[in-house]
Amino acid sequence: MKIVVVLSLLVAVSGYDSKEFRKYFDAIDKNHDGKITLLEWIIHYRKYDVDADGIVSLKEFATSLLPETLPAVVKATYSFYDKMDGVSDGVLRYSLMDTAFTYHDVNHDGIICFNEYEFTCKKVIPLAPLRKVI
Ligand SMILES: [Ca+2]
Ligand SMILES: [Ca+2]
Ligand SMILES: [Ca+2]
Repeated sequence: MKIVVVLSLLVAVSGYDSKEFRKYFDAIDKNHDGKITLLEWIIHYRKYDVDADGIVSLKEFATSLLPETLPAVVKATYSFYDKMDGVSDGVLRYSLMDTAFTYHDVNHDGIICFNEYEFTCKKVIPLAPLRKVI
């Protein structure tokens, strides 16, 4: 019984829940074939850019995530992607998409499967709970 409690606590502390990642994955995987292609990735990214000025601001990024996402996670994810294009300048540009896609496509076969997505996302937000632990 004690072991069960400890394990539940560990899950709560780490905050990693495959269902959360699955929600994001399914949102990107437009045709729901369990694979994210570069085209689906780009289409999804363009939706983030609400005012269509070519960049995704932190505010635009934050509003596109699940509402229960912690601000710390939003910031950590945003700054991770911000650095990914080589310049940490506080904006996300479309040019980042290729690099980000390649990053998530661990085995470089041109497709991001759920396992790759979950694995790489966990590296982006180490130890941060995805949602508020009540
Ligand atoms: Ca797909
Ligand atoms: Ca914008
Ligand atoms: Ca892959």
